[in-house]
Amino acid sequence: MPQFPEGVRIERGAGGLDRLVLSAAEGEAHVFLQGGHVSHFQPKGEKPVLWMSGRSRFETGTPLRGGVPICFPWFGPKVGSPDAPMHGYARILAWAVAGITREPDGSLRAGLELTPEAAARGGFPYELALSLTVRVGRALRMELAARNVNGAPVTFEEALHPYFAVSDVRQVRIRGLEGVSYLDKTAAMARKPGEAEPIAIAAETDRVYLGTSGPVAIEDPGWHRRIVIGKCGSSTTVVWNPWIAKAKTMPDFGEDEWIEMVCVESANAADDAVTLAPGATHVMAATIEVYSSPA
Ligand code: TA6
Repeated sequence: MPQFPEGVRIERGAGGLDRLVLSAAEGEAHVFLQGGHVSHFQPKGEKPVLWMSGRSRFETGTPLRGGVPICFPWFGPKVGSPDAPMHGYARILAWAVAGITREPDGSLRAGLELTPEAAARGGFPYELALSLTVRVGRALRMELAARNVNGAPVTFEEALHPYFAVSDVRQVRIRGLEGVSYLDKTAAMARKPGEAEPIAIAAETDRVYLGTSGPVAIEDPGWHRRIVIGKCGSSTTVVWNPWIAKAKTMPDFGEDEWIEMVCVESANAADDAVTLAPGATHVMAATIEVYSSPA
């Protein structure tokens, strides 16, 4: 068993899946080795920031429902391969722990990797080596680095796809995308003009905002808090809530759970897909912070 810093342990989580428990001074996080999947983040004194479905499956090779799935190297269905897993292979394969350190500020930094060999063993393309760095303290920072180990350029899509826990999705407002046009996945990817006001969720919402690199805030009046998602190396922002009917179609999604969550995803998808030269590396990072707002 590798030697981990104080506050770090590896344990059998739900379904017998191994997960890292990172307990730093100012916050804690859990990361399942399957998928490099952050399933929990909670700053000290705050409610959990990430949502997990009570119906999530915890089975080898099956995506967890909630937390921060890693979508890679395609987003959504794989074009031309109807049998390929939705959102790529990274979230359904076993990652390895590369190293864990305690930082001077008391935060914990865990490195995980998904090697091309692991992708090949899963029967997937193996031109890209993937690593994830998770740093937890008062904030949660995730860095996804993709390196092209192939002799030719490789194009891929990616997303850090967090499910945020909210008091009532019908009450939240999402700021930072005002006035920006988007592709509406509920309307066959029709391009829609941006709205002047912060986003309110009042129906199934599945929007792909291309060319967006700025921070987004989820304002939650019910829990008197604001969740701020900052990012770098990402040009796409996706906002998703399944609402009533879509939630009912997902067996790993409880009937009324749509009220408790909203996804604001940092991605590079569609026109924003990344093309990497041989030997090159691309890093996409997202930082999640929580601020209390006046009652
Ligand atoms: O990011 C939004 C989305 O692409 C939705 O269209 C919905 O499919 C969601 O991801 C969840 O996908 P999953 O494969 O995890 O059920």
